[in-house]
Amino acid sequence: MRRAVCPGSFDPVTNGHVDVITRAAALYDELVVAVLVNPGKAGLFDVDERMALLREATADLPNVTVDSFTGLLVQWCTAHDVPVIVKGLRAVGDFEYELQMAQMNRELAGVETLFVPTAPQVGHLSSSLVKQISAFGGDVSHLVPPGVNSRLVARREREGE
Ligand code: COD
Repeated sequence: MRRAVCPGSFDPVTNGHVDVITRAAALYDELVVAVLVNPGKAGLFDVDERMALLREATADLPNVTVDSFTGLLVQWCTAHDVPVIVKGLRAVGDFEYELQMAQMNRELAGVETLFVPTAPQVGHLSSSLVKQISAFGGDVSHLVPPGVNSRLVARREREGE
């Protein structure tokens, strides 16, 4: 059984994440999408909401499950017997940081990292840009799964009241 993990903050999941997850799911028997629980950094969505949005966005991928983790990713990988991390790469900035983490994760626990190059149509996408655009009233419906868009719109309307 070939297993891998797609880790991230996913605050919230975007079409860029979904693209990487979909392509990784085609390469492995089981793919776990793991949301980092960072107690020092409150996100826009709490971890349970992020996980629910990820489950909605990946509902058509039967070999994908969603989990969360705290601390080191490789500790989660070792505990769950998952030997591969899949990451999306957008630009050179991603590469520099991700290469360093990949080398360290291999040194720490022998966990390999597979890089999936971003699809050109989503290469400019990030959760932080989506949040910024939405907060100022911009339309992000073409950048995120429908469930995320409706949550962002509802949140903005609540805050505007
Ligand atoms: N196209 C392609 N890939 C994308 C896109 C896009 N448009 N947007 C995001 N991605 C990729 C990112 O490159 C990343 O691989 C993944 O999707 C998740 O992205 P984010 O932004 O939701 O999550 P990050 O980058 O904040 O997540 C970082 C981790 C949580 C994975 C990382 O910090 C981590 O493993 N932390 C735990 C502590 C640890 O083990 N540290 C490492 C020590 S060596």
